[in-house]
Amino acid sequence: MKTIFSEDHKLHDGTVELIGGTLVPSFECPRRAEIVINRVRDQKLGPVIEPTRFGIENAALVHAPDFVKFLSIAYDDWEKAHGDTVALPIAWPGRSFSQRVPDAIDGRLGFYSFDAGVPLVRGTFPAAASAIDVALTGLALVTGGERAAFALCRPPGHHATADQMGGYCYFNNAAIAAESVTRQGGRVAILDVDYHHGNGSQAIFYDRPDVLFVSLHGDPKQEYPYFLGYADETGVGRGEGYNLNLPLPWGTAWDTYGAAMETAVARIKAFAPDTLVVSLGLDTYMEDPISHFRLDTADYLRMGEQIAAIGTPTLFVFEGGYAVEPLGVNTVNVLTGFEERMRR
Ligand code: Q9C
Ligand code: ZN
Repeated sequence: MKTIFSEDHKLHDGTVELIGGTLVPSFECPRRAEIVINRVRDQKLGPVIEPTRFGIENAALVHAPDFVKFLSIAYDDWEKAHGDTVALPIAWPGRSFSQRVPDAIDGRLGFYSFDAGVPLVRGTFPAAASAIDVALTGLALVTGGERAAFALCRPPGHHATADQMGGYCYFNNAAIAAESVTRQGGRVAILDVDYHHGNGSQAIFYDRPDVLFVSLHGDPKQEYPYFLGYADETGVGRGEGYNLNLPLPWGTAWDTYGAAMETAVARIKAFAPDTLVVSLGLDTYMEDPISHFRLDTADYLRMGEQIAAIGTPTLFVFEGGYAVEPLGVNTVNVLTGFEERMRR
């Protein structure tokens, strides 16, 4: 399959994150994408192509115009207020607060985010914009008749909601691709296998019967993002029945994970989508530094085979995964497992 990749991802380097009471180097770093693209090339997975310029106006497929505008100017405003340092949100409108948008950049940073895991540097906006192009270029291949494509997006996207960034995510690349399918009259399913629940994708499509969202993830009662991803969240209104959360406990290994994947696959097959978008996070890996599942490298081949068995044209959209050295092998194993099953 083809991989879509832009060097512009490097423009975003968050530098630091606050975790467990200390400021540490960002787990979500440019090296992640380099490791993956190197493995794609070494394994000769297929051609690596640059994205077509679809343009930032496509962010509006799922994002609020004021949020997109905010992200486009936030770093300049931050620099005017504080100089050329990393912009980090630190104050949010809690339950007793108004939902006014303040003037101060520090206040707007909090209004348009839900956690501190979204450092803004000068290159964050252009990098996030290029990730949208990467996703839409991959989607065009898949809707144009290819069996699958790999959009090597960075920064990731599945935590970003219509109007809030969070969890290393700015624009929701997978949701933008999925919404683009529906605008072309198609039915689409999102299968989110990142270790963390895709709260942004769920929220964006929660009332929609034309977009099925299925997610396997660390149980939010013990794992980030804590406030969404529970099994009883099944959709609302016309979207009732089109959201399936499969939360799993810390320590989950392939025996349990593979069985949950079978449940996910069966639900997606029953929905019979025209296109499948996979939010492909590799932070389920046993050595991931911020996660607590126990998948091993060979398990990712099985995962790819299960996804291929759905039998739907598939866009893989890169999300998380922070055990950097094994990240290339694990990612390409999913794609290789998919292709090997397809050929049978
Ligand atoms: N104790 C993605 O994988 N912090 N985002 C977790 C763990 C946020 C992950 C803290 C993790 C965000 C795309
Ligand atoms: Zn994740």
